[in-house]
Amino acid sequence: MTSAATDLPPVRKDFYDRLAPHSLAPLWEVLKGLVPTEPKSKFAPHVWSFAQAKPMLMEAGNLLTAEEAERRVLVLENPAMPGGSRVTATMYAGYQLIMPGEIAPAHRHTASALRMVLEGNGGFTAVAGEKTVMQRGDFIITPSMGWHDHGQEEHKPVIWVDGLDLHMVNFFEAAFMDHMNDKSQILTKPEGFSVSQFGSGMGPMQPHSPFGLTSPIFNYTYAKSRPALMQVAGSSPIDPHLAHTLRYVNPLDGGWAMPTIATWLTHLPKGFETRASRSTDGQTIVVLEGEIAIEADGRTFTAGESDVATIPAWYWKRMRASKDAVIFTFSDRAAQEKLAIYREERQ
Ligand code: GTQ
Repeated sequence: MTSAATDLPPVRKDFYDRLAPHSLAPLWEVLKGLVPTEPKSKFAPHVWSFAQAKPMLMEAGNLLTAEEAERRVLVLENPAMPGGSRVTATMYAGYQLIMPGEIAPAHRHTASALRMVLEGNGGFTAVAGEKTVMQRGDFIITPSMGWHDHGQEEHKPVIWVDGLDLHMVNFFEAAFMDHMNDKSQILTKPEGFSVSQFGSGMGPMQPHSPFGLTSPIFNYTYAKSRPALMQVAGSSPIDPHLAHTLRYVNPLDGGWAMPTIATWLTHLPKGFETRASRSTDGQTIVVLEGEIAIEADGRTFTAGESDVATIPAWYWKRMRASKDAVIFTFSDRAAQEKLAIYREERQ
């Protein structure tokens, strides 16, 4: 009970004491906390430096194999909740490492995962019988309950940022996971199959969606997304809040590429500063090129290449590019829109 409980008139306290054994409680003591007037995030804005994290990630590479670890990841812990394995209220994030010759064994789970590749070096991810090679800047999706394994047959380590909606799934107490008997799944489709079928502005004549609500394109390569963004940046006016932003789209329905996680790619020209905005989604940013300064709640956070930044829900934020920058952002906005609770404000 709240500290106010000690100041309660004895009659009320006696009443509350008689309610408790029946698993009943007075709403009026907790109403303000349950129905707040506006969001007040428990999380903190933060930047993880890749330069600091990488040597420790490589140390983990010598400490245990990817197979032993199942997934060898340094979790990005929001400093406001150590031990929570959360980057925001709903999202998990981490830096994952695959060493040369290793396989992170095939498994599947209810949580959806995204990968933003930092050091691809020829590593691969296989999803539902199709393999895709990982290159820096590629946005790769593992759909809910899709089998996936990761590996590297070349001689260099592979590193990427993972983003999973597992705290949403766990909140609903709806999480399942299985392991495959074999370490790697059998490939049943040629590399590039999904893109040929769904990613050329065309689609199969018989409507079908191999991953349900998730996009059938599971690798949005930087080789395609970067030139698209740059062409837009070079030929259209800049938005005062969004700079130049393209979102990743499910070609089957025009919605977000993932059912729960929204993802987009932004170019900020050197010196450009956005106006302030706030939104109900906590956002996590991976800097792919250049450097940005984020002003969140009156504090400034600087993030350079391969650093990860997070801004909690409903914080006023502004961004400035100290160098020409390309940044990838993910958040739970796709889920919030489906639940009709997403809100934003712009100055
Ligand atoms: O690659 O499947 O960072 O299952 C955490 C849980 C990655 C994965 C993570 C996972 C994965």
